[in-house]
Amino acid sequence: MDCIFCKIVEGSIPSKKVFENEHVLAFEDIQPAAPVHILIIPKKHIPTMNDVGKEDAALIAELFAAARHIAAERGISEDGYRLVNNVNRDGGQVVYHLHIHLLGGKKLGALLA
Ligand code: DGP
Repeated sequence: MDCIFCKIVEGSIPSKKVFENEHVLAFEDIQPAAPVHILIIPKKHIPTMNDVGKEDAALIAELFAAARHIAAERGISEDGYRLVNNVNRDGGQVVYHLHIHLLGGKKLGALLA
């Protein structure tokens, strides 16, 4: 399968890993938009949030648990951070393997005006 993030999971494309367990991998975003910018992905290939099934409920919970864990490890839990999931073209999705952006380390601008 021609998926960049599947290749990162396999190890055929290198990444700066920050967290890994049986189902989840997290690594530094290659184009950071904030001092902390980490991508949290399921190892299973799921293209977008639209493709998440009921059987993935525990997996989605694991993604959020990993985000919380990494934020604490980076010392940004109290000041705060943002979790973003872009879906399809209008949502700005570029890589079609489900991922949550963990952004923080500075005061982020308002998203909704
Ligand atoms: P999105 O627009 O939500 O699909 O975000 C995709 C993100 O993935 C974007 O912030 C850049 C990042 N990215 C793309 N290719 C690579 C890569 O090969 N390695 C890493 N670490 N990040 C990547």
